[in-house]
Amino acid sequence: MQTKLAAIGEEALAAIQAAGSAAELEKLRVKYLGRKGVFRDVMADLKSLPPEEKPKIGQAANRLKKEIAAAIDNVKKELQAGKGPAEPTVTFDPSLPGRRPNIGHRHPITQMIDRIKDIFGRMGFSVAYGPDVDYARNNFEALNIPPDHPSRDAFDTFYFDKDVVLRSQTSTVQIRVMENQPPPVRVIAPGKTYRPDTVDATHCFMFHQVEGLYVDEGVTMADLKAVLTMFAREFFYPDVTIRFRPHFFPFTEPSVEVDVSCAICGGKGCSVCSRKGWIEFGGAGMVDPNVFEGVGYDAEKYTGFAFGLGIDRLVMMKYGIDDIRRFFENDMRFLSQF
Ligand code: FA5
Repeated sequence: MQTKLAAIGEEALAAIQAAGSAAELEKLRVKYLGRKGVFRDVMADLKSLPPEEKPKIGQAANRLKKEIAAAIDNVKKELQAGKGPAEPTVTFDPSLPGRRPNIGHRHPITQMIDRIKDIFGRMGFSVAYGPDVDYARNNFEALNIPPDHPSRDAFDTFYFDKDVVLRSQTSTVQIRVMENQPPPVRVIAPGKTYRPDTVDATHCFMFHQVEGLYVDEGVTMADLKAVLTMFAREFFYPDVTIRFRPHFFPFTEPSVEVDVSCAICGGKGCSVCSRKGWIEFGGAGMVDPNVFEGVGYDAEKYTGFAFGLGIDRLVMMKYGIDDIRRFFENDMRFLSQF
């Protein structure tokens, strides 16, 4: 009986050491230790032994059972730790559909800037760019806003030092363009602008404007109204109307605020336009002769108009977006709709 036990032990331990997977180990466990396994026969054989031999052989059989169970556990741990032959963990199923890669697209504001460039481009406007960080002179003095001028409060500004700012309006580009080329000028200048405004549904500390500047002999406010009407009809819908309200900007005289008839209610009044039927979409006016003199243009010979539109709010109006913060939260559920 002892010889038989020794043979079982030798065979079992060798098979366990050679096992290459958890499944093989499980089969060996069932074969040797299972309810109908090899040790059930051993225990049955014990009954036929003389009584004085029974305890000794019984103990030896139990020791061997424990030894086999421990060997199975050890090899299992080794396999899990990656020592033994690796079990296939990733299975490739060629019948499954492929995973579509996420393809990005341009931000809605960028898409709309391209649309704005396209509309003004067809009216003969070229595109100019200026830096986000600019001299205070281009943001203020050259635009007829001296250091102590009260209107500087209206353009609350981020200063690097007293001479350098994050531009608070794209009107800086008017100066850069006019200082670099003689009239006639017909440009738009889209870009980022910055003001320390409290963030809410319609205000952000960083937003986008598009500046327009048209200087030539005989340019009038009728041209300004025609160009902005054409733009609004292309950008919003064909029968939209615009209106001018008197306003004040130091660099234009006369100055106006420009409203567009509400696209949602068609001008009747609704919650989007605060029951007014009109929504403000920017400032504009005839370039002040002081600005022309500062850049060396002949203010007797030339006249011009300028305008500055808030792009973020234009896009909000176009798509009925209720909060400017949606543009900057990077929420793909919002951005992927454009
Ligand atoms: C100006 O910035 C003038 N430079 C516009 C101008 C240009 C007038 C040329 C005359 C000639 P205003 O401060 O009103 O004007 O700003 C223009 C537009 O920018 C506003 O109508 C609004 O749409 C947008 N805007 C202003 N502040 C914010 C803000 N904090 N967040 C989002 N949009 C803003």
